[in-house]
Amino acid sequence: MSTQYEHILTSRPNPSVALITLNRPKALNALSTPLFLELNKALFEADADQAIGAIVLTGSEKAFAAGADIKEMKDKEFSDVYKNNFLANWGELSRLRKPVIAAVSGYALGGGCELALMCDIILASPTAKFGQPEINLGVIPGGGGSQRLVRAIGKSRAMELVLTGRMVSAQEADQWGMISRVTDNVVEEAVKMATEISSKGQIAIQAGKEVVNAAYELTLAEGLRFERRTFHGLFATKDQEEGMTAFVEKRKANFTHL
Ligand code: CO8
Repeated sequence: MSTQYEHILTSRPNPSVALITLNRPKALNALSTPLFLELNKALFEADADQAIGAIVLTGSEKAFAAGADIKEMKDKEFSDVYKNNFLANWGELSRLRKPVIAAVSGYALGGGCELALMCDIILASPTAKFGQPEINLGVIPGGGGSQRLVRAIGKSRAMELVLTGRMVSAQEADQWGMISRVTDNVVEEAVKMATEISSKGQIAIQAGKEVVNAAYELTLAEGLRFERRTFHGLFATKDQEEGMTAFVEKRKANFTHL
């Protein structure tokens, strides 16, 4: 990941984990088109890199991201946003095949909350605040918040957030099942989790992500069938042979991602 970026930072805390940090501190990481172009590039680069097993996405202590850049949006008109399909490529993250962990501190508002919800796992520090305040700007969520929140926390809570714009604390988001857990040193914890995920067989990891995500789209019967077929398919991999043999031989599996 040698590319130099203006609005994000990229690093490798270890050879198997890509860490992407949103970096517009003066604007509380407000999400702009140039930022998203860079973010998408870095995400897809990491997704294509065979050495990377999982990706961590984070912001600053004060803000994961305080939403879409209101200054960029303020003067837009319907004809403009409709014709140019504004925001269409802001959801690219959800097309990645490798797991993405959001490490959220501070504000995750509007598009920032939606960006976290696009990730596969959300870890939050005790300072995290989630919300969809678009209603206060005369609009509604546009990056999937209304749909993903309903699935994550149910209709009544999603409706409350979307219609009042109220922020919820990390603790409340945790109680609501919106995040995995609240933890100090959230980036460190996310990198630790990403490292653990990277130590597994990557084919099984990608299959696991695919079947869990299928639950959003399919009926239970279709989902169960898809899961079973995918499970069957893993018996064609060397990692299945190695994983089960290692268990029987009471040793650690050496996955080769084949
Ligand atoms: N856009 C642009 N600039 C922002 C944004 C934003 N969303 N949020 C903060 N900033 C800027 C401020 O303008 C300020 O800049 P300046 O110093 O030049 O005036 C700087 O960041 C610091 O902000 P504050 O002084 O306001 O800091 P406070 O600590 O007083 O307040 C808040 C922090 C509560 C987070 C406050 O900044 C705030 O309410 N921000 C806006 C939150 C919001 O409404 N977000 C929703 C935006 S709409 C949206 O996200 C649509 C989603 C579209 C889909 C996206 C798909 C991924």
